[in-house]
Amino acid sequence: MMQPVLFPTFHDAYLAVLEQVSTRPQFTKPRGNTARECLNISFALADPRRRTPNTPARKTNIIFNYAEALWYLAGRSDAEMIGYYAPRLRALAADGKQLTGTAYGPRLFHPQGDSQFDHAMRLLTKDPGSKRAAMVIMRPDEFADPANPDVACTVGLQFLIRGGQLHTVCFMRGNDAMIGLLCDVFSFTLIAEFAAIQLGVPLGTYTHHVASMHLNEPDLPRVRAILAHPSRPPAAAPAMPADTTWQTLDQVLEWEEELRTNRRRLHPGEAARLPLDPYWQQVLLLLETYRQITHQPHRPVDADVMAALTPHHHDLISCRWPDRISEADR
Ligand code: 5HM
Repeated sequence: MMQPVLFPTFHDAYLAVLEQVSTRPQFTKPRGNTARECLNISFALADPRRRTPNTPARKTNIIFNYAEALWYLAGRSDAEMIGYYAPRLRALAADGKQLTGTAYGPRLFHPQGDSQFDHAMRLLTKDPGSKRAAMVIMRPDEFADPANPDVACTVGLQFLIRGGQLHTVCFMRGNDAMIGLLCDVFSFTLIAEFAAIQLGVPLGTYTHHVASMHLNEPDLPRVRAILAHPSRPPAAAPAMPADTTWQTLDQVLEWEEELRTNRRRLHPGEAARLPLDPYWQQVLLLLETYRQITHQPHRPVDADVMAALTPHHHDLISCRWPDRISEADR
């Protein structure tokens, strides 16, 4: 039996998937604008923290990545929060307000206290060898309406403690190899890291299984550009602090709302004084960066905020929003 290839970073796995689906598809033009498809694509990541590829031709939106993971962890389904970070997602809300299939948060984390996630944590605490810490995301009733525009693509997630580490497995019915894959792996590996902290065990591998891995026709030129300019994977990624709890996330989410609604701004000096680890202060500084990009459209991002970002975040922001960064801060 073959096990999925174990990649050192998601950067390596992402390029391998793009290369395979674009140049060696199993099916071409299966339906709609799906141009290329491979069935049964799986890969594993040795270090799920190294979750951000370095692909200048595909300008990673690290701010959306964190926001989506936080939106899930908060158990939210509102278009108001996620649509601020990715306006295109508003179209998926049939009533204009709530997302359904794409909103994995309510299925995994809500209500807190008796959610599937909490159940999985309790189960593994009592019985670390269990293979029942599986959380189901896609629901059978989502298929009742054939016109439903938003059916969950992720069937479920599973945690297993083996060899003293927390291993995470993701099962997807379909995944867009260029965009969806990036966002999904970011969020699920972040959730895995949070779960490992809650369980007090080291983070193990992350494995991603997809029934239909595909690329859409309009994305093919960009995929070719990504593959034509291979870059080096980023150096080691910082670890989520071991004292991260639900209360930590609540604090981060409170600030998220203040910044999103432009009720406050966050000066780097104030961020440094918050009772939060520098890891979470960085996330808030990214959200402050986005507040400035969104609510102060004609000004470059403040130099003090750019200077307070880690070099990795600084580079990602400069690459994604070059016209919002002053010459001096590039
Ligand atoms: O027709 P279908 O429901 O499969 O269209 C949704 C498409 O969105 C998926 O096939 C996949 O390409 C993409 N998608 C993704 O990659 C959607 C979601 C939302 O659940 C996701 N990843 N998380």
